[in-house]
Amino acid sequence: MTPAGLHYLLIHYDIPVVDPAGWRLAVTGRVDHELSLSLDDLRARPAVTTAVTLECAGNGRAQLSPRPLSQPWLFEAVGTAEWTGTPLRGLLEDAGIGAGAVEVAFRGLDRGIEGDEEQLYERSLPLAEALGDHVLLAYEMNGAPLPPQHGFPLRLVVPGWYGMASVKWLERISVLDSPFGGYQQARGYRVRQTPDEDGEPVSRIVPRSLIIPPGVPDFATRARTLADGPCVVRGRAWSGLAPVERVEVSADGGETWGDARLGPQASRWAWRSWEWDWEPPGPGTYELCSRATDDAGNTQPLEAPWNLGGYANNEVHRVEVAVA
Ligand SMILES: Nc1nc2c(c(=O)[nH]1)N[C@H]1C(S)=C(S)[C@@H](COP(=O)(O)O)O[C@H]1N2
Ligand SMILES: [Mo]
Repeated sequence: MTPAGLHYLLIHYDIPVVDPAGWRLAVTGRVDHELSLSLDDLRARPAVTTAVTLECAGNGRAQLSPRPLSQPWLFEAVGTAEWTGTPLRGLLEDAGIGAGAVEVAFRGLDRGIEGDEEQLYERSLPLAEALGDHVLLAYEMNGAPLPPQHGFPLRLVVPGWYGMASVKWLERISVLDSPFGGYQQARGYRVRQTPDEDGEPVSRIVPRSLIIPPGVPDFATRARTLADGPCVVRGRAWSGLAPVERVEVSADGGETWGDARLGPQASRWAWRSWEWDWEPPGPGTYELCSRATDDAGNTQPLEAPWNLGGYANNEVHRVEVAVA
C-alpha cells in the first residue's frame, strides 16, 4: 500500500475547500427519483474496502519524444491505496435508472479553464461500467477520511481505469440519455496524433511493470551503482484489462528474458509484487528491463507509439546499473 503522502496527485485546477456540513451529493438526470445525500447518509450505506492501483494516463509521458506538453511524469504517477466507500451501483439502483439511459456523468467541485472553456471537472462512464461491481463512492483512503488533495469529502474510484475516471470532490452524478460531450471526455484524454482528430478515448489501464531500482544513485546524475554479487530484483506489475499472469525480466536490455516469481495481490485491482534472482556475470554496465503480460495476452511494447497527449505509455521499464 502507498501511504497518502507518497501517493501521486493529479489536480487540474485548485483543491476545493469543502465544508462537510453543507455538502450534498446530487443524483439526477434519467432517474426515477432524484437523490440528495449527506456524508452521513453515504456512510450509513453498505461499506466496502478495496485495494486499488490508480495510475495517471500521463504516467511515462516525459519518456516520449517529442515530449507532449502536460505533466512531465516519468514513472511516479501510480500508487495503490485501500479505498473505503459505498458501491455506486446500489445508489444508482435506489435512484432507479430511467429508460434510455446510456451513460453516467460525475462532476467535481473544482473549477478552471482548459481549452478556452471554463468548466467544473466532469467525466462520464458508459452505463454498464458505472454499474460494474467494483466502482466505489469512496470517503476513506487507507483507513482515514479522504485528505483534501485526494477528493474530500467524496470521490469516485473506478478500478482498472486510468485515474481521470476517478472524479474527486464529487458533487453531482447525472444519468444521461446521450453520450457526455464535456471537455474532459470529448477533447481531453483522447489518443490521437493531431489536435483536429477525434481520436480514441482513454479508458482502461494497459499492462505495466516497474522495477525498484537496485543499488544506490549518484546524487547529481542518478546513475546507479550496485555491489557485485547475487541480487534480488523486485518490482510491481498491474493491468486494468485482465489479471497479470506473467512478468519477465532482462538484464541485457531486452535480448534475453527470464520469468519473475509473482507475489500475492491485495485485490484483483491492486498491483502485484514480483521478484527475480539475478547473478551479474561480473563488473560492467547492465540494462535491467521488466515486462508484464496479463491473462488476456496484453503485454508491454519495447517502445511505445507516440501520441499527442502522451497517454498510456506502457513501454518496458529500463533501469541501467553499473555493477562494481
Ligand atoms: N475533480 C477532479 N477529479 C479528478 C482530477 C481533477 O483534476 N479534478 N484529476 C483526475 C486525474 S487525471 C487523476 S490521474 C486522478 C488522480 O487521483 P489522485 O490525485 O487521488 O492520485 O484524479 C482524477 N480525478
Ligand atoms: Mo491523470
